[in-house]
Amino acid sequence: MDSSPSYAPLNPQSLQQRLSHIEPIAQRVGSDEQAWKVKEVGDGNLNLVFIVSGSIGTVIVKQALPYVRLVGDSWPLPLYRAFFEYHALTRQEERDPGSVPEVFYFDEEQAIIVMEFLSPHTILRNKLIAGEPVRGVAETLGVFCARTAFRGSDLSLSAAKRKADAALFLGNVALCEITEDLVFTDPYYDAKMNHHNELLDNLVTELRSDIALKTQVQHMMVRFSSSAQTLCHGDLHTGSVMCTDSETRVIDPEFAFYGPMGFDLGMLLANFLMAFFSQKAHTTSDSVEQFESWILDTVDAIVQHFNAEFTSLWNSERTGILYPKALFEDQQHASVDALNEVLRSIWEDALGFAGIEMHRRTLSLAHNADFESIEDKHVRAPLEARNIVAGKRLIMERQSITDTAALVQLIKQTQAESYL
Ligand code: SR1
Ligand code: MG
Repeated sequence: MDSSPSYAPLNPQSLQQRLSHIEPIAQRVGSDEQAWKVKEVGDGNLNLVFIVSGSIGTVIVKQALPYVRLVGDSWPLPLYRAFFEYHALTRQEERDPGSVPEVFYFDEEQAIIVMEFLSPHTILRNKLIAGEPVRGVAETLGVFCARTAFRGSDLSLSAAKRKADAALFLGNVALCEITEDLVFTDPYYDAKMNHHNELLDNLVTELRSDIALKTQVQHMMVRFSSSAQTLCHGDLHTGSVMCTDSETRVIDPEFAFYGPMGFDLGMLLANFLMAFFSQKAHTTSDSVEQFESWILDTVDAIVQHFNAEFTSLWNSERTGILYPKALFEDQQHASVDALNEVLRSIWEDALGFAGIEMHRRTLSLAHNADFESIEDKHVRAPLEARNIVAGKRLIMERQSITDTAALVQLIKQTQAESYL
């Protein structure tokens, strides 16, 4: 599809004429195309995103560009990512109904997905920066991670289905390559596209000279690249979540790949922890400590919901080739130790991935608004430093951080120190 001569990026002028005759779209927006209002709102790193409204309703039109939007056409990127996003969305909807936007239409050649307009939802990252709590966010995200991890794996699917899915998503090479480079590799050496706050220079030099750390990060990259346990969202940061004050949905799975069951959980936790470490710069209000506590409670609750849902699925839906009931329950042998060993390994992986995500968001190409929107580099630096130190501890101490209480204690300890 990438060589298709007919691919053409949409723009607000061409969109009406190109999409208004497509039945599933006209049905939701209205067939009177003159009444359509089109606004480009893409603020992510990769794609075009349009809000399209008409006499009947509103939809989102997302189109992949043949290059990385953040950088420009000097960095080509295959359009096939829309194909993987579409297939990930349909699987996520199957495995955790209601968790993702409904898809109305997909055009593989034009790399277009038309989907539900979430309103009045806004990006979770912006809510966290603004100090706005979201009721139920931990439950929705913990359950989403557990259901997608479990139901996409050999614990649940037939071996043939999981292998077919793993084979399908193996094709998402270019997006995995972005993660392999920007997340797992670039933060740990002076890579070309990196940038960081110069006030962190000494800390960054120390981090990049730490051979034991680099070895552990490579261990996590081995897990990323060769542990095809389940279909991961692949980019589950707080910019990939949209919420009202009480409803949460997951978006943007174009980085979907078959990987470790702890990958999405780890990425997500990292992004809450970065919201925590950056919070003091976003508000002068007395309530900052209250909101910081809410973030740490949410981290704890995400993991509790993950474990509870995973346990429930383990007991009720364990129909795959792994840990079969034939070897346990059918022999009157309890499987609880096996379950706890699986959960422990997911948790350990999640901590390692979280630490790496915390590093890349301050040291590699794609930083996050939690830190980046703090204009004064002198205010930002001590907060980024704590984030980097905490990230390293998560990677290096992941085997001894036995639970969320230990994690929260480590985060609070790091917050109480100064590293510059
Ligand atoms: C070049 S893409 C940079 C980042 O944006 C995406 O959202 C992913 O997080 C990726 O690593
Ligand atoms: Mg994205």
